[in-house]
Amino acid sequence: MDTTIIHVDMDAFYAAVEVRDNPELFGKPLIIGALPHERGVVATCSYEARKFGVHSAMSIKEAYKRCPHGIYMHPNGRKYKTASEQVHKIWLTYTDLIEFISLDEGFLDVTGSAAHFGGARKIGMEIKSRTLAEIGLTCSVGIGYSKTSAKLASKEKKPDGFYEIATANEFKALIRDRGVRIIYGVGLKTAETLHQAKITTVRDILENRQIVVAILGNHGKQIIDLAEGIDNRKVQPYYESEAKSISREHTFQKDITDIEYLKDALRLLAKELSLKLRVENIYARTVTLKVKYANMKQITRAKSGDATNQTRDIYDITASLLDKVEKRPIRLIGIGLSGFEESEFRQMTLDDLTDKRDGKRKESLDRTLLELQTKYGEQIIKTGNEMIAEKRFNVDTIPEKDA
Ligand code: DCP
Ligand code: MG
Repeated sequence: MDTTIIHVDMDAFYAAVEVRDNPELFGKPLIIGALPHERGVVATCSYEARKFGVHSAMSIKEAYKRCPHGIYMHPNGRKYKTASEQVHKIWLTYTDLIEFISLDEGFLDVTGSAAHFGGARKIGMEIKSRTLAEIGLTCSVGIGYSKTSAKLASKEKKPDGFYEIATANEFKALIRDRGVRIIYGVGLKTAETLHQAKITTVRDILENRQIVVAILGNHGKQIIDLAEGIDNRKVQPYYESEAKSISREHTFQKDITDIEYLKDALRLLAKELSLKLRVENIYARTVTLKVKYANMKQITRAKSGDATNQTRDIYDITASLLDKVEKRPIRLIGIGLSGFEESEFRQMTLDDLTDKRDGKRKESLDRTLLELQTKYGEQIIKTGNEMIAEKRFNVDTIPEKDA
């Protein structure tokens, strides 16, 4: 059976959620991210702001130069998470073979289920109309015979788009005269290498295959396949508990040297990660501290031990790792967790053996806390230190992406 894949991508996602919740913003250039006087970047912006050349990941200073009359807002992460979960729920009514790429984007393999719903186009149209009616947001839908073609199709008529690329020939015809960057996997660097060899369009790639392979090796072969419309990559249903690692990080508005301040940030990150572990019912063996200095140099330090899901353990490990790193102004701090274990296979920890009563009490307290947090949101209960830490940080500040 021929594969049929749907790619869905929400339009101007964060900005669209804000416009939905405040209709006064409708039709205006809206920029979500840092505020003009802060250090940071644009997370996204409305299509009206894009007309001025503003885009995701642009420094907020540059955005302000291009669009001084825009409306600037901090992101409101919790709201986007909720909208994302609602969107995902709609998708899941059509197939459970879904690769969730980000909050607002996913691949749905509907090869097996399309007939049941009257065809892939019907599913695509229904996803669009239900997303608007039930959640109040628009999305772009692409239907393809592969992941690449589906993704290209969803982008083709953005925003509020709907497009299908049914065969490799259609795909090839569509991209032949476009720049090489249209091909998945051709980033800025690869494009520049190709440009130096006078290869600027997809047609150039197909007419100069030997050169492409000579300069890019195996990567060149993959690029040629993709230019030919060949892409057998499968949709990989993804669950965070199966991920190899999870992480959280925080970029500061100004570089930080105060160690206590840095530890407060670690406390918050540890708490977020602990909640994630408990929701997924997994335990991590390896805890990694990530530090980016003011000069952009980045280091990581890791420690492995008994598997844990506790805020306190994650915090203690990262705080002691932080004590040992070079002391220079720090711009970003983060925690990564890996080496996951399911609860049943967890080794007994010293705590379990020596202090059973206390351990039990801690666990039941944790469970109650978890229940309250999932019900009312993470903010419901905090320890004293966490409250102080939260006052100091804007929890929603977006981490700057690496260039
Ligand atoms: N995002 C971010 N930082 C980036 C890129 C994106 O924080 N560098 C966030 C904000 C976006 C969301 O992720 O709203 C989804 O990213 P998209 O690339 O899909 O961008 P949008 O949905 O905002 O716009 P588009 O209509 O182009 O899909
Ligand atoms: Mg999007």
